[in-house]
Amino acid sequence: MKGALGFRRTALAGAVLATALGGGAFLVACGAGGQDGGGAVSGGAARISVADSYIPMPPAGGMAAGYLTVRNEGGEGDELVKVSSPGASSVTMHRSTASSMEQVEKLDVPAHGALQLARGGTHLMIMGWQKAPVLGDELELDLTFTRTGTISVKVPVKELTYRPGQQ
Ligand SMILES: [Cu+2]
Repeated sequence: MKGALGFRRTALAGAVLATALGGGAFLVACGAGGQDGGGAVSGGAARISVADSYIPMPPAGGMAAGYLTVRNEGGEGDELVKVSSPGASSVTMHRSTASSMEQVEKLDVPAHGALQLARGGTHLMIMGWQKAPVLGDELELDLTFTRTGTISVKVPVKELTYRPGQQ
C-alpha cells in the first residue's frame, strides 16, 4: 500500500512540473455558489484547479478518451459529479477494471490531493462530436463539482501517442 501511494505522489509531482514547463490549460471559472469579493478562499474550502488536460486524437472522429488532473489545494474534499461539452453530445466518466471499464457517477477529489485521469486508469469518454476533431483543436469541457460548481477547461486534441510533459 505504501509503495502504491508513493508512486502516485511521484506521478503527481511530475504532472505539476510538466504544467509549470508546458503551460497549463485555460481556466474559466463559472463557479456556482462562491461568495464574491474575497478572492482568497478561506482555510477549509476546496480549491480546485485543472492541469495537464488532453484528448488523444480519436480515429475517424469517433469515441475519444480524455485525460486531466484535478488538483485540490484546499482543506475540504470535493467530488466531480458531471462532465459535459458544448462540442460533444456525450461525456462520461469511466474507471478501468482489470478486463474492461465501467461508468461511474462521481469521482472523489481529496483535500490537499488530486484526482488523476490518466492512461490505463480513470478517464473520460467523449462521443458524439459535433465536428470531427483535428490535431490542435480544443474541446471545451465543463466539469461540475459538488462544492466548487462548474469549471470550464479548453482541452487540446493531441496526437494519439502524446503524454503530458512531452512536446
Ligand atoms: Cu472508457
